[in-house]
Amino acid sequence: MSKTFAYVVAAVVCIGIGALVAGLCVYYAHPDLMTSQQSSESRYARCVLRDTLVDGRDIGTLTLEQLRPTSPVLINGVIYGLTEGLHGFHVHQWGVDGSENNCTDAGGHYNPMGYNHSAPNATKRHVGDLGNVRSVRLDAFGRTATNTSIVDNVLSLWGQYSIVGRAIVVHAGEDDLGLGNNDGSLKTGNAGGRVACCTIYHTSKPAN
Ligand SMILES: [Cu+2]
Ligand SMILES: [Zn+2]
Repeated sequence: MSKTFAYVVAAVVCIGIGALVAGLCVYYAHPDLMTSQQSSESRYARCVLRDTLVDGRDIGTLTLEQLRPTSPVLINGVIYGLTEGLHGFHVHQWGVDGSENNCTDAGGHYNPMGYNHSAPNATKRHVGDLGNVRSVRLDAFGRTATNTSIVDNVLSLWGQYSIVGRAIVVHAGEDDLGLGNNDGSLKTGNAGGRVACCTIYHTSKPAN
């Protein structure tokens, strides 16, 4: 065996051991870096709606989920006790303490881009513009349920424009989606008073 060949073998072995040691160091210092491929990167959040009509009663829990930063946000849940029909449904700027002050503490629609109010599928809209949810009557007593199932590509639970810590607000009336031909329409959609609100908070992955 020539001397040169022996040097090459020794160098390759040393580099191999070096790479192994470096890998183990990274693993022990930052196990997340090595396991993030297997473990779920998804983010989850929840919002427990409190109404403004009956003293902050809990009228439904919404769960939020986003697979990764570029995925849509899914919002699911059932809301009880709204009047039959359409109700404006938005993310507003600030978190709230229950439904204190009739949810006005939530501020206006979350609008970091400074656009006009519009429909969920508009290219320029408030980040918080989620349109309407529909409440349907369940029985002769007038009880209602609002099956909420939203898939939105503008909202995020990640980064600078994350909606975590902000509020979801449900309105008394229908959001006109910016088509009302007046100033209110381009600001709020004329959806009327606030009947419920909640603060969006991070949670671990739901058990079910
Ligand atoms: Cu609103
Ligand atoms: Zn809006």
